Amino acid sequence: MKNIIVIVIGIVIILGGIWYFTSNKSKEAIVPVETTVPVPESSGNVPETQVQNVISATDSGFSPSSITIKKGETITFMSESLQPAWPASAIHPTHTVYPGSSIAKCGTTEENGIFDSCKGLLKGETWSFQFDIPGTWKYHDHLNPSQYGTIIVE
Ligand SMILES: [Cu+2]
Repeated sequence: MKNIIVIVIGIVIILGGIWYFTSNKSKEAIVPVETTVPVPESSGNVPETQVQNVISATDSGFSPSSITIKKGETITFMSESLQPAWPASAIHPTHTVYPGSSIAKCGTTEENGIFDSCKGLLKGETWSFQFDIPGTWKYHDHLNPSQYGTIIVE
């Protein structure tokens, strides 16, 4: 019986030793893994390039007359005509088709948030508007309503 007890105690001591050393090894193994994992900080942060969407207001009308952009993009109207050009949302003369827009807001603090230049752009002048609402938006030259175009916001 004493021999069996000694063997059992021996086995327990050996198993304990094995457990002690293997658990120590696993702790040692974790530390370098934690410190050597590279942290990718800048991957995925590709700098955004602002898309240039320019519509020219020429003597023969807007060019291009139809343009498709993504929601949140900005359109810049550039006057290249001898006559001042006044790009504004349909429908003449109220300019209320694009949500929130109205010629009645020209000259107020809301002027900068509407699809309406609120003035004639002289040759070389630009006016920009950011389209946040998807839809098919018609516009015209308020000073020459026979000239018009379409902006499709996807
Ligand atoms: Cu108008």
